[in-house]
Amino acid sequence: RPTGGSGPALRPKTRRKTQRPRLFKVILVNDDFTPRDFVVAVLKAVFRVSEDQGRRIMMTAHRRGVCVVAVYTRDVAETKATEGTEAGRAAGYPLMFTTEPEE
Ligand code: NFA
Repeated sequence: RPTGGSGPALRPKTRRKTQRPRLFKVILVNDDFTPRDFVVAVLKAVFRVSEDQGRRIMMTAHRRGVCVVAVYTRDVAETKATEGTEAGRAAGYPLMFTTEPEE
C-alpha cells in the first residue's frame, strides 16, 4: 500500500506484495451464420493460435455454444474481443466475442 499518504508508515503487517492484475476471459459465442473457416481464420489472426487450436476452439463453441479462447488483462481482452467481433461484422457475419472476469 505505498499509495495514498494516510495511515502509518510501512509496518511488518502492511501488504507489500506485488498485486497481480485481475484477468479476463475472451469467449467465442456460436452463431448459425459465420462460416467455420472464417472463425478459424479470425482466431489465428487475432489470438495467434495454430490452425489446429483454432479448429478445436471453433468446434467447441459450435457444439457447446461458447468456448473460452484465452485469458488476458482487461484492456487486452477487450481489445481482442472487439477486433474479432469487428472482423466478423466487416465481412457481414454476426460473429461475437465477449469478455468476462475470471473467478
Ligand atoms: N456454427 C457455425 C457454422 O456452423 C460455425 C461457428 C462456430 C460460428 C463458432 C461461430 C462460432 N457455420
